[in-house]
Amino acid sequence: RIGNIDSRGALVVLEGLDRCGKTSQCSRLLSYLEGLGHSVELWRFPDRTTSVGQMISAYLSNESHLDDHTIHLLFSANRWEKRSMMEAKLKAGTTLIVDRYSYSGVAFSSAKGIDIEWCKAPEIGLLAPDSVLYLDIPPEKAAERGGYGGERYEHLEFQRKVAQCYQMLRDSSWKIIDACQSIEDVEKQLKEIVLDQVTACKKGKPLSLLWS
Ligand code: NYM
Repeated sequence: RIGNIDSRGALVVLEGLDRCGKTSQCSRLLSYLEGLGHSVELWRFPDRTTSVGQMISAYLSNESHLDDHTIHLLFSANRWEKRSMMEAKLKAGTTLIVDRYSYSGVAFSSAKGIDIEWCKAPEIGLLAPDSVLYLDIPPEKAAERGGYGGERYEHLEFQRKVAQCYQMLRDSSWKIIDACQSIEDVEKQLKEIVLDQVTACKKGKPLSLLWS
């Protein structure tokens, strides 16, 4: 499929606590849009394949220890290093389904007690998503699902704080999806929202920047 100047892809971000079901929903959305013949890619942050991403990965698996501000800036740098590629893909007409973005960056760092405005600052100028889909689940429910790996942040006490920080970040443009529903029900809601966004972007909805 050839992109053209009038039709760009949509930037769709899924956010939520660990174990909210984001990652499986991202793959379902990918297959759905591919099936409809759209040009679409699945991205995720942190992108652990870059050298910054490897530092982040080592930190998350407790192989390294970094100051809270330092790791925050690395997560942000990891988005900045992908920014130009992101813009190019969108302008070429490819829709990006993104598993976590700046909101994770701010929620997880401010949950440690870092000032929220300080956390937002390095994200200014990154591309703003066309749609933020928040998979809403009480931290206790997410913990019951099991499967927390051994990574940093993956425990109930901290996830409760992250949930509060996400609350502070939310604005009226976010789509809040009840992630306690069945996988199929969540999927159905997401598909509708995403297809609307893809259509709006094809019709020429302009790209904007964070935080807007
Ligand atoms: N995380 C993710 C952050 O703390 N800041 C960020 O900017 C991003 C994108 O990394 N617990 C945290 C949230 C997750 C962890 O993410 C790894 P995943 O989706 O499990 O690979």
